[in-house]
Amino acid sequence: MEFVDKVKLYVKAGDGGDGAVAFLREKFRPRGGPAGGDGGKGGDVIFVATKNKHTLYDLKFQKHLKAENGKPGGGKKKQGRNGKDLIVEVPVGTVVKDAKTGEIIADFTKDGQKAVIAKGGKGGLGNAHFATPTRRAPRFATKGQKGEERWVILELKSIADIGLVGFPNAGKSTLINKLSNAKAEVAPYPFTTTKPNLGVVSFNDFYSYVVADIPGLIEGAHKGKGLGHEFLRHIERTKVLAYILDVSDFRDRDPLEAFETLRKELGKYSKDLLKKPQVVVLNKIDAASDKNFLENLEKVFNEKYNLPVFKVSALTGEGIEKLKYGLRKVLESNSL
Ligand SMILES: Nc1nc2c(ncn2[C@@H]2O[C@H](COP(=O)(O)OP(=O)(O)OP(=O)(O)O)[C@@H](O)[C@H]2O)c(=O)[nH]1
Ligand SMILES: [Mg+2]
Repeated sequence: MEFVDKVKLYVKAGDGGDGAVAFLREKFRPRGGPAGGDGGKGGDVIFVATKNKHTLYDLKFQKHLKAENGKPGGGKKKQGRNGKDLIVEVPVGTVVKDAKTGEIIADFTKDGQKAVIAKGGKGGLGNAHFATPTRRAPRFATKGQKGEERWVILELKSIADIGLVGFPNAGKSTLINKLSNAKAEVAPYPFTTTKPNLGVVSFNDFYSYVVADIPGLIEGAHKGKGLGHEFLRHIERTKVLAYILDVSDFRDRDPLEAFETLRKELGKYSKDLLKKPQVVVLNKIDAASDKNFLENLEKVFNEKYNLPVFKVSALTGEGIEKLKYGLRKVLESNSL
């Protein structure tokens, strides 16, 4: 499942500093030679790919990225300081295009990969460079070059980290809406979701992961029943599967049975799906009056299946924070 995120940014490299016009004025050399130093180079705008970032979200808030200008040259052949490069982190999977021409400037496929997106201007030359035997006191220097500037488009094609699987009506869409920035349609009948929804779950420290809500699965899905198995293709590349099970008093089926059926359907589609790290989410606890039943269920999942269990209400928000951090922990402990 691909989640395309897009931002348009203006990048401007630093201008080169101007070269200086200056002459040596020393006590015993009243007519010293030309001594204007060169200007410093403008800073580059450099993008670096990182695997610790999963969205372009934070770049949406800083549309103008500028590197520092170089400083002008000084007297006594003093070279101006170079402008600092501006380093911008982007997630692995980001493609950078020139906004005007559509030309691909960089395609970040590896962690740590770097590319100069706008090159800093060269510094101008001070007049010390222009002295010749016949022109001993040149009164000119050159200006620094302008830094490159352009509008670029960043596109990120990322894959969902967590796939939500469950029977229709289990509350998957309600859950993704509570957990992330998604706005999935919710309704009190099965097969509401017909296309996958994606949502980004973000944290204060800029860590984030992507969750996918796929259409509900039913028995026989692997043979095309219900909305079929086409959507399972989308969760093949997710890292973790979360089984969403309805535990309310008005549930359609026993949660353990639901879990077994879902696993069977996934397994018939691809054995690899069953090898992914998994968690169980017992949903609709706000409408579950039998606490013993819930406790037992949790115990079975913990002990028989050795799976972490989260008890939540996607409707009221109960347990959602715990789930949010719990999924992060699972992802972090399974990250390669
Ligand atoms: N009481 C209660 N109802 C919930 C909870 N979560 C979801 N629901 C309700 O369950 C119904 C189905 O919710 P959806 O989020 O559409 O379920 P879904 O799993 O996405 O369903 P499909 O898209 O059809 O597969 C809606 O009426 C929701 O309001 C919950 O935690 N508590
Ligand atoms: Mg849905």
